Amino acid sequence: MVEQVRTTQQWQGLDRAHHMHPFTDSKALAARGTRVITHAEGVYIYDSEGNKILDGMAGLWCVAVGYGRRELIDAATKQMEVLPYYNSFFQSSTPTQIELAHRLSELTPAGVNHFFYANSGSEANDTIIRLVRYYWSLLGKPDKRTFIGRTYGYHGSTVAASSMGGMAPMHAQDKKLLPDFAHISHPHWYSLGGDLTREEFGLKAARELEAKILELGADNVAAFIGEPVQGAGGGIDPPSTYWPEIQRICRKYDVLVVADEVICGFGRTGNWFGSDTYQIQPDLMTMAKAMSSGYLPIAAVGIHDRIFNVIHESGGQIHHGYTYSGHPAACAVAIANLDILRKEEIVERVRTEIGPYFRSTLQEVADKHPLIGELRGAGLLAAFQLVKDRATRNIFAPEEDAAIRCREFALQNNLIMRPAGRQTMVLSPPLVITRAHVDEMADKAKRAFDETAKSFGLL
Ligand code: PXG
Repeated sequence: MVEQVRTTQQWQGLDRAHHMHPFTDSKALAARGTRVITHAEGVYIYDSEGNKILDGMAGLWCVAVGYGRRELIDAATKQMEVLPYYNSFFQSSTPTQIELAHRLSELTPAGVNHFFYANSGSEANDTIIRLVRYYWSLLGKPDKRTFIGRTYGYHGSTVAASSMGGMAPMHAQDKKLLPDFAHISHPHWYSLGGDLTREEFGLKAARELEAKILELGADNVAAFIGEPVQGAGGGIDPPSTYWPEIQRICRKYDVLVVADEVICGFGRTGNWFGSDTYQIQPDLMTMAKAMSSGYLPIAAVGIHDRIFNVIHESGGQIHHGYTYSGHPAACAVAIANLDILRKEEIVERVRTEIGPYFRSTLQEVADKHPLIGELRGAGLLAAFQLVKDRATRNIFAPEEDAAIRCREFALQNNLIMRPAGRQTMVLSPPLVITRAHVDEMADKAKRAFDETAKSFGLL
């Protein structure tokens, strides 16, 4: 552990000199100096200036059980003492890998019974690309290679995962996508739905998939991938008609369904998986983040029997794997994390108690505020759409920087609330948040909205 031996200014100087940050304008950061987060407890993080900040983002959508949980720390320590590392390549396994896969099989949707480990959501999605293409070639359909994703979809930052996702700035930076990736629109009723009802729009958005499959030729399409609720794309929860129609279309054209559960998994939407909340029957699913509450990096691909059995029966092998696939300490932490989620009935609490309280409290803020066009999301994921004019659903233009301004006002009020997608502010707190924390969060968010609205002359 690095003791607090330097001043904030010294840290900022060294950060400027030696540390390159992801998804960050380096010049702007250098000018203001990085915020140094030194420690955390429960649902609060603390910076080197002594500020106590309510973490409305659970780190980066991951710290489900909150900070400072002794059970997770002890699980890692104990495992490090007994067996800090061994691989699963040489016809071998370690106990925590086996135990975790077994526990996951009890939680995942019916038929998803095998798990391939990775260390991040991006890696796990790359694994899915390789598994799916291998599966189709084993079935004598090697041309079924294309993945269809969605605009504003986020599936990670590796070359393949960023091609699979639908983040325009990521695509623009690389100039070209990798071949064999295509996209349809994100199912955001507020910005794309026009005069349709939410349900009508859900069907329309899903049917874009059918058109895309027909355009590409079903013989060339391997899978559709989607987050049950789009997270980084702006907390977009689909209309109720959307996923059933997607599922029907995929089955009709023999296209696999991949649920990216990296954000929705392990309770965020009030069920163990977003697939449960939206009645998705995934052939493969990606999980990471809240799987270990972020204490150590770990991810997994859940594989349905109908996919696994084809690969298993072929007698061939997938030429794929990572040195740290199923790191014993990360698996131990994930097991301890699942134990807490189960023992404390946290997922049930999100569904029946704190989730509904969170939503109704934030809805009250949204309903009264001229800056907020809609509140969307599910469970403990909330997304506020920032608008110039509610009557015409007029969303701020990107260059107006409304969401960035709002983030700064939130931080000044010691709340982490962050911009995502199209001028949207997201809250996705630790699942152990209490009603008092929700009240504090709503109050601070409202103040940030007030100050942002004032800065645009809307209040
Ligand atoms: N899928 C989804 C749905 C994600 O949200 C990944 C895959 C990739 O996971 P890794 O572990 O490789 O980062 C993610 C990650 C943001 C933000 O700005 C979101 C993520 C990562 C970084 C930033 O909201 N999600």
